[in-house]
Amino acid sequence: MSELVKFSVESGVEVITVENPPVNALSPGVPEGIAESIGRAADGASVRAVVLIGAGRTFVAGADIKQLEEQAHGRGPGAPNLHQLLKSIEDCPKPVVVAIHGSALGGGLELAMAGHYRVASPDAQAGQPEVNLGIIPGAEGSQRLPRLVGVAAAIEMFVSGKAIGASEAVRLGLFDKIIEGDLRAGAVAFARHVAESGGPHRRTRDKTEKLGSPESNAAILDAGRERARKIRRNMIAPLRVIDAVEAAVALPFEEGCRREREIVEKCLAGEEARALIHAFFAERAVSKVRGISKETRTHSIRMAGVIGAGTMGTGIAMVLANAGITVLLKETDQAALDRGVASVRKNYESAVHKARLTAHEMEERIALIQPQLTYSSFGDADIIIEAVFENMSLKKQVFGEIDKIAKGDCVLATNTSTLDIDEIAGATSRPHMVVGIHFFSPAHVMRLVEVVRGARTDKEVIATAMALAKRLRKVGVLVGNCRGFVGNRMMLPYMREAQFLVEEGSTPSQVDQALYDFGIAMGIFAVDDMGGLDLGWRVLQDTKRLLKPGDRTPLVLEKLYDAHRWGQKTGAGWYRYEDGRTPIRDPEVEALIETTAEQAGIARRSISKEEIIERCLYVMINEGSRILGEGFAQRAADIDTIYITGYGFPAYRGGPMWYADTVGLSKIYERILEFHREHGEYWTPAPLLERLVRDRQTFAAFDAANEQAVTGSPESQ
Ligand code: T1G
Repeated sequence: MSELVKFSVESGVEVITVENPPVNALSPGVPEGIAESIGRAADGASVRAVVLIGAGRTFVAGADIKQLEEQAHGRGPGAPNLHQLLKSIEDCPKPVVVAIHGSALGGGLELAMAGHYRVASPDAQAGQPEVNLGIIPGAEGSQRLPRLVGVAAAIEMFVSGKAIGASEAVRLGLFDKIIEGDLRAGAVAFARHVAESGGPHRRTRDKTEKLGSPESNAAILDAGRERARKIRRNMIAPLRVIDAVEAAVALPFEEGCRREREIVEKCLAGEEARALIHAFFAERAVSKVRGISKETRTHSIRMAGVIGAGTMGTGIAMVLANAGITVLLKETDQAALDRGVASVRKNYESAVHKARLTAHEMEERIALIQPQLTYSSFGDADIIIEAVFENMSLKKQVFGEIDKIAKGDCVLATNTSTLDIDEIAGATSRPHMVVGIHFFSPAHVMRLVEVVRGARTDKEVIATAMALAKRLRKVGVLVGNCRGFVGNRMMLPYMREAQFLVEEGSTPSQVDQALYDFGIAMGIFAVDDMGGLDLGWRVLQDTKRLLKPGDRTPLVLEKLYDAHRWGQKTGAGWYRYEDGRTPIRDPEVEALIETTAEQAGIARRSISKEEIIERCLYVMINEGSRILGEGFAQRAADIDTIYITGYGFPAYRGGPMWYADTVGLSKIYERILEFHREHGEYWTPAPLLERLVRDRQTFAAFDAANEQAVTGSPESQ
């Protein structure tokens, strides 16, 4: 009997418990253990019903993605075919009740749908997130879910990949009952009740009443494909899953399952699945930090201070309050404080409006945010996060002030996005307690947080900041203290290259369209306008100070700045804005670019989409290689996670470094050498890239080789 599946019989009900922490994945031994238990129940004279339940914090969260990863890379057989197991559950002569708590996801929900009844705890979730891994359900979910919830609802669950809550699952017909209190006891009672009812205990495969007909579903399938193209731009799996649903409507169950199997095999053999499975594990690996283990002490955070109630400060305050942390939000004057508090309420009201929050929850969170004009209460704070204007002397002044009032073990954090953490820490008597916690705007929306390690930052402080990021439901990535840290440091050459491309003949909209078609959420010129060209101008002045004589620098931005075209905030930047947000091509800017280039003697030509992508991405990859080589990021995969969760890089391309591996480092290196010859020094290949090409290595291999050093174990992915 598999160690991962336990069974017991309680007054005629066999309870099968899956025990495979942390998420009861269907790893080797689990399907086998369940199959054996079902067989035992079927034959057991004293058994009148079966309950299938998960131990620990969740029901089954799906197939073991590690096995899928092996298959996707042709390194192993992949996840087992669960057909026989599902059939044995469905055909079991005793009613099978599946009891769900936590998450029933992917293969976990498919297992549950093979059962005759599904009961759940009030906070249970159910979903088919396979498209998030570039695949489709592979355990007959695409055939059973439409039978239980109808075709349209099933398509929405498949294409969005989002989980639904227990009450919605009952409303749709997926769950039969919500059990308050002890789920196990409630499920056993329910199982005994249905057994005594004598059935029939219908098999899901036989429930065709919600399937409609190919004719009645034609419009639903078309709408589903439209939605997949809209919310899953450029992706394959979200369209393929609808093909499987189409099979569910048109074909007998077994044939539909065969069709599903064909599709999932094809998806697993594709680049999209490899990239998304990489992104899944990369996002989970970031929490593993060199020299920090589960034993490393972390400071408990009950109360936080936030200095500055501007856009970032208020967003950070909301994120803290959302996690139940009391927030002291400080500003220098009443008017600024009132503006900050008003924007907090406005943001929460829009969440209530979108039904993401109840009005009661909103008031609870706002009550946790306590506006302050002085530091009088900051002595009790466990962490103080500074989010004032991006100016070194102002930040040092603030750190000098909080150093005097904060308690001894209070973590002092700065939300700076570009400034030197060590210089800021130098303004205190306790640089070992200073860390960078770099949120991305809007802080209450963006998932990424860069945790910046200073030269003297204590590991408990790092561990505390990483744990806090997780508690705030953020993806915390540890980075080193270099200019622009990781995300912005790679963004600077990317922005510069884009500006050089328009000087040489492209237009902002041509560059942005190429990037958008590549899959990036927003083109670089539109991003620049959203962030504000005044910010871009300040960064450019900083950059210019570092340039050597003769180094090329972008020419047009300063002219836009002087013309007070600062982007969305002034209604015009690289684009014009009528509704404040939608970029409109502006011939005036294109003419300005042309004139500026001619005056600078820059030859103009038509530039291909391919060259735009190569120059914008290869310059980023080259900088990423430098960052890795200099040790400012632990893994290439961390850089991928930063760009996917913070910079709109398409996850189905795996992130810039994974993408580089798919293109081939030697091809990229050759192209960079050409750009170096054509455009100059700033295209000097990074030493690490050169070394990996020479050694015929990849960034993935670089990470694997380094993982032992980072986590003491051969692999974190
Ligand atoms: N397989 C293997 N490992 C998994 C896993 C899985 N399905 N899910 C989580 N882990 C690991 C994860 O890597 C991490 O490891 C630890 O568990 C905790 O995860 C046949 C083919 C369940 C909502 O897509 O969404 O079924 O880093 O940090 O934030 O049709 O994990 O500690 O070493 O994410 O509490 C479909 C994926 C698979 C669900 C919990 N299922 N998992 O979130 O913890 S495809 C999924 C999640 C499939 C079938 C198809 C989340 C979670 P480590 P965590 P969490």
